[in-house]
Amino acid sequence: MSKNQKLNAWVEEVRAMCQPDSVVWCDGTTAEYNEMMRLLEEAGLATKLNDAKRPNSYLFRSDPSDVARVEDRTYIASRRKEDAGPTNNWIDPDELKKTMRGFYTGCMKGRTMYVIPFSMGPIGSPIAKIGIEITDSPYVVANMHIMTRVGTRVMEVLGSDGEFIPCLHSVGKPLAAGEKDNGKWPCAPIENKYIAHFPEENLIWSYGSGYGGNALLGKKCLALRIASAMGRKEGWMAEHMLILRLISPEGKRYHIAAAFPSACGKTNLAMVQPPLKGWKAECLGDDIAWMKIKDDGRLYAINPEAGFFGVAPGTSYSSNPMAMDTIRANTIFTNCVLTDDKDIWWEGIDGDCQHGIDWKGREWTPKKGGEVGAHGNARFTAPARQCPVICSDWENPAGVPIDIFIFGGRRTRVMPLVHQAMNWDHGVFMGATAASEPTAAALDVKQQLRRDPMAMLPFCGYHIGDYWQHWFEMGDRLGDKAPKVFYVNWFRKNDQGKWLWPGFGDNSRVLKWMCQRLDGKVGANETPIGFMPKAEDLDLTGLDVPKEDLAELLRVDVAAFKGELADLDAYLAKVGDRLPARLAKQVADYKKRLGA
Ligand code: SAT
Ligand code: MN
Repeated sequence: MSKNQKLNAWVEEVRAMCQPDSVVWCDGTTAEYNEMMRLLEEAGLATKLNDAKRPNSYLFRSDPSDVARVEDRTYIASRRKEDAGPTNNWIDPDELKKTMRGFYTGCMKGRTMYVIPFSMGPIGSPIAKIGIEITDSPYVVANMHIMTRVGTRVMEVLGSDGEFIPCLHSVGKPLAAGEKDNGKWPCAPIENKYIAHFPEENLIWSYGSGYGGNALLGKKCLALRIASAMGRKEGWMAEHMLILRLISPEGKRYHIAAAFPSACGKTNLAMVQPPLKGWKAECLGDDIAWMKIKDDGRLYAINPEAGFFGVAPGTSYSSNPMAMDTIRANTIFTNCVLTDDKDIWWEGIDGDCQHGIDWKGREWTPKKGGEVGAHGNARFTAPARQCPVICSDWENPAGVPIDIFIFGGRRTRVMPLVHQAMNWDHGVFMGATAASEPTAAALDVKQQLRRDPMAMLPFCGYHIGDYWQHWFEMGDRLGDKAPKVFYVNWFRKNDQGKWLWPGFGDNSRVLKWMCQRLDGKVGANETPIGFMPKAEDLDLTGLDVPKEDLAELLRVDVAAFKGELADLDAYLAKVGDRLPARLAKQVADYKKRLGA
């Protein structure tokens, strides 16, 4: 029980509906975390890793049907369908609640119901929001301990009449008398999964999945879908952006917020270590930025999360040494390979694995053309404070003033390495029309290339046209203090399928060009898509990129861009009459510049 009557009433209502065996109010302590792990080991769901190699860390294997977000089962249940817009699934909120109540009734039988008070953002800061997640999954409790600030201090701030965002979660697998999970990850079949948001009530209901963003409700559900809708109403922004600080040899600080779709290297860029003499970089966050305009007229960002839920495959000491150090201990791994010496392994990590247990729990040896050992969306959950390059002030509720916005995606063709928007409106156009090839982060994306506006396609909690309008209006309020906008693509290949750009740490060379652009210290070519560096404008010291590759990376293929206009028109037509006039103007100007 708490001092907050509204909370007590909601917990009681959920208890009566879900019928758990018992109710536990979480306090966020280490003892509680350890108890969750004890229960999960006992249930055969957690494997304790070798303490000498990976202290206090655990491996989980999810059900093969429950390995990523499920966008087809994710709903924005606004009162009016048109307010959810063309990019969201919609069901009438009353109807959806009726359906979901059917599933929730008795769904926690045989299980414990946990009440998790959590704060997105530093506890008590004016920018932070309090959520309460009710869940029947100890795995969720443990992950929430890492990803958010959980515990009694949150309850103190909430007090007797504070506001909170109710987040209800169940794995959707009640246990019969005497039944145990027995090593089988609990979840419901795909057609019974629902990830539901009621933006007018600031309410989240999730049923049937125990994985990632489907179940850790502070993350995509609260901090992006619900928060984006709140931000529009209240005049701020919740974006799918990493935040980093770049420091020049002269000690000047630049704050960069960058939006890329899931599994396109946000965590790598967030922790980038520049190979450039005198330049330093620090991480503030790898996934979400909440941003407000302050009295000085600038846009300030905080990271509402407290941990990293990063993609494991591909992470190594060469791609992201800072992430590797972050996950050395106290980390939860999901769907990785278990090695014979009880450590974890995945494709692309340093060194080979000759034998182990794969993510499906089977004996595994790597074979050419054989199945991978770790799932493509295998993840690590690790505390942000363990990152060696986390900013010392990353928890400062004041946030950091953003100088640069970056958009981008994964595109093996057409899109050059970097271009800069000519002004704010053009930058909004670049973000709104961003496209990416799909990744393993969502189960059900079929397109070869999909538009992913501001990397928010699966995360914008309201009509995408209104969202773009909100961007224009934020720009008006920011005026000449608005961040400068850039677009990058680290993923270009040549016709033989070879990567043209080394990526990772070397991406900081492109960031340096951006900083110098802000200071008017470096040149650019004006092209139909925006300002682009000439080869000599990039600091390529110590880098061995063939001249012709560089030329290709910095080339605007006008014919190819023209070839994509039909797709662009079709995409924007779906937005209908809520397409902002200013965006339509950007499209017209763009076509003119291309000579179309
Ligand atoms: O599963 S999550 O939604 O948290 C990860 C992602 O898709 O970015
Ligand atoms: Mn993300």
